[in-house]
Amino acid sequence: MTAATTAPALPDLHDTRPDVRTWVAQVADLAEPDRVVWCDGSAAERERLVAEMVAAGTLLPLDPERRPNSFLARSDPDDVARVESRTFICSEDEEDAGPTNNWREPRVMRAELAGVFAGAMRGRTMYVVPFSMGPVGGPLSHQGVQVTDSPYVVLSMTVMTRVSPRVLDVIDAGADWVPAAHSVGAPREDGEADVPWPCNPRKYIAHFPETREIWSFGSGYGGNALLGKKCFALRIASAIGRDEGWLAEHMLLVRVTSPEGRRYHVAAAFPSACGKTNFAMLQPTLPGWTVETLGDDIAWLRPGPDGRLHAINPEAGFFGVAPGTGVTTNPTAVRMLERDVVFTNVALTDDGDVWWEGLTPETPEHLVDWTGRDWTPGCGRPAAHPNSRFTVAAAQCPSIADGWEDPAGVPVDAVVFGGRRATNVPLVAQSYGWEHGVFMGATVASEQTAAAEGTVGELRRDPFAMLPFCGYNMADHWAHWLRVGDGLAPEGRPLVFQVNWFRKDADGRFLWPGFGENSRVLAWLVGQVEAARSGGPGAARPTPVGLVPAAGALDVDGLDLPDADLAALFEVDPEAWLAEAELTEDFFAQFGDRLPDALRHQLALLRERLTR
Ligand code: OXD
Ligand code: MN
Repeated sequence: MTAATTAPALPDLHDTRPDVRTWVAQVADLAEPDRVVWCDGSAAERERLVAEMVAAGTLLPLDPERRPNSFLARSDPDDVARVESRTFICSEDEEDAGPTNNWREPRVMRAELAGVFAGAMRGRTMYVVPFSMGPVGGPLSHQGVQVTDSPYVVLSMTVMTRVSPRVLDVIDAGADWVPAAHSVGAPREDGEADVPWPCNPRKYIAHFPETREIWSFGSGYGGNALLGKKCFALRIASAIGRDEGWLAEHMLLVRVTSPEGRRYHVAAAFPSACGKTNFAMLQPTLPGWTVETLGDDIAWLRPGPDGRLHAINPEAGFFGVAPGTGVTTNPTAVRMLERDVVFTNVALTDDGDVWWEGLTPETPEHLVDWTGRDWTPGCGRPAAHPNSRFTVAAAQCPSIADGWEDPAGVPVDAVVFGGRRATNVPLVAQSYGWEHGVFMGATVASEQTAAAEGTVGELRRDPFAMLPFCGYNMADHWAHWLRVGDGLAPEGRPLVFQVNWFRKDADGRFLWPGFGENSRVLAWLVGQVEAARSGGPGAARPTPVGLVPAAGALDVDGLDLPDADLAALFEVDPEAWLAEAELTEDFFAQFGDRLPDALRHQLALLRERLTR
């Protein structure tokens, strides 16, 4: 081994399972870092990393009065979002990755990765980060070990996951673990000066679902690099869940409490940057209701012995999209971000604070934009990158739910599928049953946002909001949902809903105010849950696409919502839906015989209801 391994930070490292040590040594041999440091997630470690990154110019300290213990990072302008075109699922059989994933033969990908990782960490430190997704040692939790040459990634992983030597204890006791290798791909030869945000134009975000491994190269940003998040908690975990009978989903998780004090748990899937964090922290405008936050991005759902689905948020922090998070849209998040935050690619104010589009109604007169250039209103450029982010501990969230770290999770009463749709999809619709609910999830389409590379605004299919995150064939994912539903107690199955906060009128005006007013939709939804428990149909009327609130059942008291707008929010245009059914048929066709019959059947039923 050419790398000098420093004295391990962990006193009992020699007890660490040999397969962990061997893997770490193998990556070090290949990538040739100057040193290897084992991380423990402690406050002292954080301070050390921060001091190093401030000295290197990677982190800019913000004004300590205005934003205590908070920092701004500016990424390389070419490393600002997830790179789906370079995200690979390397299953042995191409069919197991399916038509919506980029497949590579594992052998070929391994050879390519060995090539790019060779010497990739020269001149850098390789950090070893043992992390747990879910509370350490919990029955629904899983362990990983990430090695990375990015201190920014270590700092972020420490916020977003549970980094602790106790994770190694769990592994030592025999638990499975996922190796996750990461390099920014920017070796420093012979003391060459560093840049604040090293990265490589050539990127790989590679997953091996059968051997449960992650290899990421070239990017230091978000889901490309914080491997516990999309790579592990969604792509690899979805494959583990398929094999073990549970679900890893791109869903926020909230607890809704009614004025009578009854608690309900709702898991909701939305495509990236569709306001999941705002929804997870919504402040109900309906008197007497509360919403508490359990998670804003990922939920793991597992059938329990009671025949219900139990969910945890496997993450420990929020990596939220900054633009659109503001004093009117999400006052809870604004309070959460008062201190101890790492911001990435937002704008800097003249008094050393941060700003982004939508934070405040007034725009500052002058800023330094996310690229470090002077910015004034009207200069034609956004001040913050549209995919700029905050990284903050979940514990800091004012609306975090009591017992949010309960390792056993919470029982799920309702599953919601959302998307950004200017037309067609009603404000809310309940499925006619589990199978129809799976069909709703499978047919989600949404206007593209800035969270990944691509054309913003273009309508794309995003089944279960999992298009870029399913670690196996999407049609098998639908079959898995059908199977999991079959295994639940009929009265224990969550009800399934579809929502759309983004419907517009012919002039392009949003019809629904959204944000805190979405509590009105939640109130109707939990009313439906209650009704189903007592065997009733609830306050709903049928439409071809699902059950929508009966006249007067959606509480719109005090809203400035003309009747015509309310009607438009629930309008189902058979012509437009029949055209959409055509597209669904085309979309389904690409899955060939992996498409579950139940979904083909649901499409036929939809067409029948539309033409009745
Ligand atoms: C995210 C995403 O960062 O979905 O959560 O892209
Ligand atoms: Mn997400």
